[in-house]
Amino acid sequence: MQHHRRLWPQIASSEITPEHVYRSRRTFLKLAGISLGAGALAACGAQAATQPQSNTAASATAPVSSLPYGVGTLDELGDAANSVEQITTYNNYYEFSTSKDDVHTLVGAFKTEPWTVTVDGLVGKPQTFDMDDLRTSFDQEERVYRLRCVEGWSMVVPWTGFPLAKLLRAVEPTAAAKYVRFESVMRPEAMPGQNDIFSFQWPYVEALRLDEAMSDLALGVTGLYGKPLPVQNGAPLRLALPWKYGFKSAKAIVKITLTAEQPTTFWNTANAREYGFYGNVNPDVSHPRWSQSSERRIGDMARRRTLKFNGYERSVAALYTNLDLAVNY
Ligand SMILES: Nc1nc2c(c(=O)[nH]1)N[C@H]1C(S)=C(S)[C@@H](COP(=O)(O)O)O[C@H]1N2
Ligand SMILES: [Mo]
Repeated sequence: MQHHRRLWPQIASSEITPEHVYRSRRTFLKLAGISLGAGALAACGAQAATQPQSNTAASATAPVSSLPYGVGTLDELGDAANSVEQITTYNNYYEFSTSKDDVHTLVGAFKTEPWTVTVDGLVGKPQTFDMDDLRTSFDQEERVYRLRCVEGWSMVVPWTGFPLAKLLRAVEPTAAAKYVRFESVMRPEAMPGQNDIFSFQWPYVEALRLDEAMSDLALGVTGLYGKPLPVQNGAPLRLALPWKYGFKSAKAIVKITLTAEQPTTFWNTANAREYGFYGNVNPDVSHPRWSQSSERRIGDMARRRTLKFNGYERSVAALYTNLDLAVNY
């Protein structure tokens, strides 16, 4: 089993221009001679013990760091990644708790093995995958993405995962398929928040248009900082959709269903006025109770300006040319 490791070019922040950074994302360096078995992946430390033996195979315009996941890991726009401590101790995961500081203290007994993900609905080849299938059938890549929560905070997270498009292509969507519905696990005996059936309709469900789900940016996430994904971040499988508010990135996915009609979703059902179907990051459309024009990066003191589509406009704006984003928020 081979995990091809795609390393992000590490570029000094002084050299960053959005233009050339955007281009660099399209020209990942696929380094020869670097492959990891699942064991090696699990064994490597947060400070990245996975140094390439040689990066001479890469004839790159930008230098490649030998420390893909260490101090100074940057996202494609040049922002530094948050620390593993920040990413794993401040979490939105309502199945466990509505308190972001408490989630990580409540996940200890939650089992993520065995785990299967069923992909069904309007597909030619419905299939149930176990996690090893997902980790080995689809090359795992490393992507450093921004995560902007609808509540007004953000992080930069080094994920490991596979393009969702590869999974969707494998099951062969029919011509009638227009949406993709993602269902999170239902396990009230292990997830205390799921016993609150008055505030929420469990399980957690999110959905995308099929063309959004096929975007190169949409990632099925299996790892964080080069290690298996922690439970509090959505183990064993979650989404990362960096141009959308965090609530679209469902955690602990057990079922993926292709549909003709737009599915109902957890937050839209709970409060349609506050949480639309699209959830695209948009500084120009306020949440009814707060402005979305700025955000606080976890670890920073000052707030920063929120960017349209969270900075990924160039990659995703074409998906929305026929949509009024003020109405379809
Ligand atoms: N199943 C499930 N998925 C979920 C959530 C949740 O409560 N349950 N919260 C969402 C929200 S609001 C955010 S901001 C992100 C947070 O991901 P993180 O804890 O890894 O930062 O997960 C999203 N996915
Ligand atoms: Mo969120």
